Amino acid sequence: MTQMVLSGDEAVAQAALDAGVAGAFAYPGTPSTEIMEYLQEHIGKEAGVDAAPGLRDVSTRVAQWCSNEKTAYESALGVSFVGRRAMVSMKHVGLNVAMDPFVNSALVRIHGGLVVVVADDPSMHSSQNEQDSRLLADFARVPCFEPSDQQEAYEMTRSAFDYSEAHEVPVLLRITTRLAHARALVTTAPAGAVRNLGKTDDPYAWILMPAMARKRWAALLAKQATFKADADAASRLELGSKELGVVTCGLGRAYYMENVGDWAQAHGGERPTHLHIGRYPVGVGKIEALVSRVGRILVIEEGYPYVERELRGIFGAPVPIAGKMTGEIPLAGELSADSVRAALGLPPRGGVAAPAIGVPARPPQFCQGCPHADSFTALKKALEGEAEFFSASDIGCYALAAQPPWNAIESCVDMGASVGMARGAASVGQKRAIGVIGDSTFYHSGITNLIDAVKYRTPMTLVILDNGTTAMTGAQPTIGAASTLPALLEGLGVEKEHIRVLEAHRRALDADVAAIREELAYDGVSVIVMVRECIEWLKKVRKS
Ligand SMILES: Cc1ncc(C[n+]2csc(CCOP(=O)(O)OP(=O)(O)O)c2C)c(N)n1
Ligand code: SF4
Repeated sequence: MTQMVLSGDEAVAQAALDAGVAGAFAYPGTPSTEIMEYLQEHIGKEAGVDAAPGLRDVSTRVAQWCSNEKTAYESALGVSFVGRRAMVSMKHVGLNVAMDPFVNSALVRIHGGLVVVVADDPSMHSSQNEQDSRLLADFARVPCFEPSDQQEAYEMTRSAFDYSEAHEVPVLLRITTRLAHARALVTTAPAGAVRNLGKTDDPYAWILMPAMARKRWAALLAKQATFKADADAASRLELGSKELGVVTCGLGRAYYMENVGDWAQAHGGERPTHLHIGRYPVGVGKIEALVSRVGRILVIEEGYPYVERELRGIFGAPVPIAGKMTGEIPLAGELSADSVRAALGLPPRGGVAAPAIGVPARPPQFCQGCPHADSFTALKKALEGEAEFFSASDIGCYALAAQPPWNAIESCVDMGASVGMARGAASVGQKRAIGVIGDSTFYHSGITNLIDAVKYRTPMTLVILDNGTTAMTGAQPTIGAASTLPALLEGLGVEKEHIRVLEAHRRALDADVAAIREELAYDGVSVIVMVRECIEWLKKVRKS
């Protein structure tokens, strides 16, 4: 047993290493990125080399960034199929991209343990939405584990591999931003070896043709009672006051523990009866015990009112239930010690109010010398005097161009959408329809939209901002080298003379503006690749 100071992400990664994971795959996204970074660094050390992408240690372990979450998921499935342990990690919206393999893989007979780590981002610190992955696990009918601290993140990840193998099902491990990034002391258990179970002996276990899929679906449904019973056994009920029962889930437990002492002090020293739930689908045994004991219930959970809805659904609310649905806990945003305190009916904590300081707001800006700034200067200049245009964009550092002083893009919805949106608009007559996308996002999911544009010869211009990296999430490597883009674009069917590779630099401004104007005037698909390295990435490369 060793003690280590680990963030939630690192605890998950360390547990995967100790559980004998053979294949780990991911696409970057805050707050899950550090899982793969930790795995690469440590697998690199085991292999006797410094951290580098796509590491392999003597052919037993691999940790790789992939093009997107779907490709990452499918690689993990292959590892499981051949009898080794696999992990795939992503941020919450990444699971939308991987939804097809995720939901379908719930039906196959998972062989080597498969753990799907999804990091949710309540409060949208760096995301487009705050969806709750517990509901997607429920949708796929797979078990979901939700740790409440870094120690549990370690322990649950290890047990998730065992559970996945025992029940032949993927296990979703849900973490949230604060847990993913905060550090705590974690006690690790002895590491297991990388095992090889070989291929499964059932020739139809992974074939989801209708006749087999119906059987597999029935098998998955039959497992639900076990999942619930196991979740019930794993939940913890501490008897206390009969007046109030508190249900906590995941990190909600930490906020509750910060306040429970004060609640007890105000209630004759007695704490509420407390049920902590860390696994789903929710089991009913301990909930029944709680409901029959207390006069009212407060549910503290991060994300959607998932358990709260289950409680109301199961029992038709025989006792009053407070939570997100009734407004005691805010429906939007992450939990805090203060919001939980208010929900417990406690007065605000004392303290010294900070004096108001008139600091001007500082919205995020491009770094000094950022290549995207020069690209947008050129694009805006090329559009000067044009009354009609549509500048669809995407997610990456370049989304900062939505704000003043740039105001150069009009959309930022989901990865790859810029290309499809420009194409859709152009196909119904929008003039000068432009898609602006980063290189990593283009490889992630811009490519397929471009194939549609080529097929229909849609009059649009795609601007790929090739800064050589996935800058927004901390400069991870882009899956394709910059030099491969023109050949790839040509291979997709974009005409060679309308693939323009330009330097994203102010010294090339006039030439860039002229080239962009020419391509905007072209009545077909044109692609402009604006090339210059991200400053932050260069710093990172030079340091290493
Ligand atoms: C489905 C999904 N996966 C991951 C992310 C996290 N994310 C946001 S932008 C981005 C990529 C940015 O790289 P790139 O397009 O090259 O632009 P750059 O930041 O380098 O300018 C990632 C991984 C996300 N928002 N959605
Ligand atoms: S991190 Fe790189 S791409 Fe992002 S704003 Fe800074 S220089 Fe530009």
